[in-house]
Amino acid sequence: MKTKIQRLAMGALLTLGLTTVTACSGSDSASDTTVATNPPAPMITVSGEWARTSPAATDMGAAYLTINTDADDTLQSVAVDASVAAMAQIHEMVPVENSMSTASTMAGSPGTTMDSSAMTMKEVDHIDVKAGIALELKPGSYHIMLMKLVKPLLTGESFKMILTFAKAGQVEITVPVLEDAP
Ligand SMILES: [Cu+2]
Repeated sequence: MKTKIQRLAMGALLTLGLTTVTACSGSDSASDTTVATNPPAPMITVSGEWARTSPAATDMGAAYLTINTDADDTLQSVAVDASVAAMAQIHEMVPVENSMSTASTMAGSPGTTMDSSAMTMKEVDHIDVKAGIALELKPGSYHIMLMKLVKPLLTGESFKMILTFAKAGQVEITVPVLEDAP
């Protein structure tokens, strides 16, 4: 959206034949404001990254981290090496939908009201990251799901993960495996 507007504006300048167009390519170093027409790629900072020790009974793992950026960006995908897990996905915890889909719960539960804390998780396509606002991926919220772990995540180990952002590109981090949040 933004780039389209910029393109339109540039086109307007060109059709008017203004000589000031040349200023766009030359000096963009002086300004302290963030309204530059052609901003550099956002500076992404990842902190507090960790993955939970995975019980032997599951082949799924979860990783958490906090993302800060100095310009709006979008987390598009996450990836880990095939030696760690078959796939990494961005997940979000959401309330279980209040519908009849829970009819298959165990026999004998007499209650009619649903446990309001019932949550499920779903894959999300992307997460917008806003400048100056920390985006926390944490238990009970957004998280990174590792699908089909090759082997359990053991406390004390670590693995590499690559976050791909729309503007900033790829950011590689090392994720330590911990029993609980750092
Ligand atoms: Cu998940």
